[in-house]
Amino acid sequence: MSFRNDIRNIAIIAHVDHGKTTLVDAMLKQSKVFRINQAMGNLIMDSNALEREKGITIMSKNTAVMYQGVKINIIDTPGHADFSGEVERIISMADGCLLLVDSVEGPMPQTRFVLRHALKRGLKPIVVINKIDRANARIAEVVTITQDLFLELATSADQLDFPILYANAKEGTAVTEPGMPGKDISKLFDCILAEVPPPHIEGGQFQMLVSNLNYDNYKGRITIGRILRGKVAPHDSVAKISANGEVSYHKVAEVFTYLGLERIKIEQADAGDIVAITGIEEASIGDTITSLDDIKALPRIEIGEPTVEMTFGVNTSPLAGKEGGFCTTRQLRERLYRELETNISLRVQDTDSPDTFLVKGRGQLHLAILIENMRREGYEFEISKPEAITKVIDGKLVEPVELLTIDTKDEYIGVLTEALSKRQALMTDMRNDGMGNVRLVFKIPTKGLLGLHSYFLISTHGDSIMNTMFLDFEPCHGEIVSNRNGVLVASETGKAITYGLNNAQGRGLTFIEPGTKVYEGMIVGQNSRLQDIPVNVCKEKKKTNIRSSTSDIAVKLTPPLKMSLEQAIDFINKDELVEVTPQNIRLRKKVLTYSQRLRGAAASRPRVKK
Ligand SMILES: Nc1nc2c(ncn2[C@@H]2O[C@H](COP(=O)(O)OP(=O)(O)OP(=O)(O)O)[C@@H](O)[C@H]2O)c(=O)[nH]1
Ligand SMILES: [Mg+2]
Repeated sequence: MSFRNDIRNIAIIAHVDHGKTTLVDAMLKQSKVFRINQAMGNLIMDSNALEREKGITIMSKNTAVMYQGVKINIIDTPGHADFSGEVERIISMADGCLLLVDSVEGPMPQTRFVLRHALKRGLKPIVVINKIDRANARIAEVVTITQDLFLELATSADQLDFPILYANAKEGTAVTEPGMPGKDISKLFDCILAEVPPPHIEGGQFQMLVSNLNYDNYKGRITIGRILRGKVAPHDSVAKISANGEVSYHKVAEVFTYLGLERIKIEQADAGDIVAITGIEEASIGDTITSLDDIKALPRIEIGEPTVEMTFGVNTSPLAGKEGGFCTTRQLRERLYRELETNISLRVQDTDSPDTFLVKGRGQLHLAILIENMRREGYEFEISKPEAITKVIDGKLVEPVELLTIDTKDEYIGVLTEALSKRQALMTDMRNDGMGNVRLVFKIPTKGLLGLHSYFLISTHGDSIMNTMFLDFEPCHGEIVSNRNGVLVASETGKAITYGLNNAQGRGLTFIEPGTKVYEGMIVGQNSRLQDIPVNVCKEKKKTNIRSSTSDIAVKLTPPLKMSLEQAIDFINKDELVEVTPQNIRLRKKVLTYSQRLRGAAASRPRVKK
């Protein structure tokens, strides 16, 4: 066994928004890996369109910088709990990690989750207290809490001996003592070289675990992983071992390493480095690629279970097939199963209805991102209300339970605790900082979290943050009754007009503008009472010969409430669907005709095919 001193492999891990991607920016900028014509924006690694829009990282990504002749391979990871599968997946590529902790928020639930995984994997940790420039930074306190977290999670005594740095990632500075003036990020680079062990090199033939996949229109599938032993070069013949142990044979086309934002073509890559290889078609994450002389599989990556499921079906609305490029069962099925190759915490199952698939993910956002991506690619489909996944263990029905952390203001405690107790949440902690800010911690079944986010934003006026983390499966305590008001359901097919909408507004809120195409069974608003009622929004005013003094006054409508995809998913009940097309997000009843709904033709949910 030997070491390779010219490389370090690190993962950057933290709770959501603690500044991981910003720190990667700083490392990239300082190491001047940009070409002159490359723009040096912010959050450079958040390159996917949805990541940029939402300002969060969704997928783990690789980059690398050179520092004092050593290549530091950096893996940026997402901090949102719904994407924690991404962290579990890539952590095996690293020997060390930078654990970022916000100097105000301190360690949060996801900090614990990612640190536990990193320590279990034996990664050498470096703690970076970030955002030290924030006005109410409480650095000393946050350091103590972080140390306590290590005491709780360390798997060996030497993991307790970790260096701490203090950073302002936005400015691109890091120092070794709080209060020291910061100049650049060199101290962090120095610390990585000194503390993170160089990669171990085992003797033997080429072996690599596929940890990430990418596509390129010209090069085809790109397989990314860390070479555990041996070396690889273009035109090498290799074997691939897939999940069921099947061995297939391939020829490597090209080999690349990372530097900054570039993938650089190389003639040979050696053990310890993180590389991208083309030419291996049909590789999946978790597969092992080996030399032909010693075909042995590495242990597959284990990922936590999904907690939330919903159905994806072919669009069955009367407006189907008009707005999307991909509308058939075959196209939908292919797209969903293709997603499994890269989105490894996702599950897809066929159901007894051939047009409907059951899709399971790590949370509502995990599924919403998939839906949004598909919609932008031109797919048209319908989705059901998300539900928590239950299962039977030792004859008992169990359901997922999560830890919910809320940072809010004093004045919202009452409204939040009341709403949460109806959702079977139990408060486990409440801390007040004496300045009107309070942190509430609850244990809540996942089903109680579904649909909570929109309510949360409205009731706290967008002034609070909520975070969740999966805890365990626990015995089920019965259903939560939805207390949402009823909906206004279009009773005719046609175009909505002002007169009809004005009448509907007499019953509640409306969701659509005049001119919107509607169909019978489409949800066009929310009733101010509990029942659903049919409304005819296409109805024109009766023409009469008699003039009335008020009839010519133009009707002024209240602007409609337009829902985003996530709001729509939050809103619907079990007997409703969201119709998703590249151009529109419509809400509808599963059963479209009023008379059938009256007869109680509750649309049954498709069952998973055995
Ligand atoms: N004041 C201050 N703000 C910072 C600092 N570092 C990051 N931020 C801000 O914090 C926000 C989140 O930063 P990101 O780098 O996207 O955080 P992240 O950890 O990558 O977030 P996810 O990938 O979504 O988990 C951005 O608005 C940054 O500008 C810092 O040192 N000081
Ligand atoms: Mg990020």
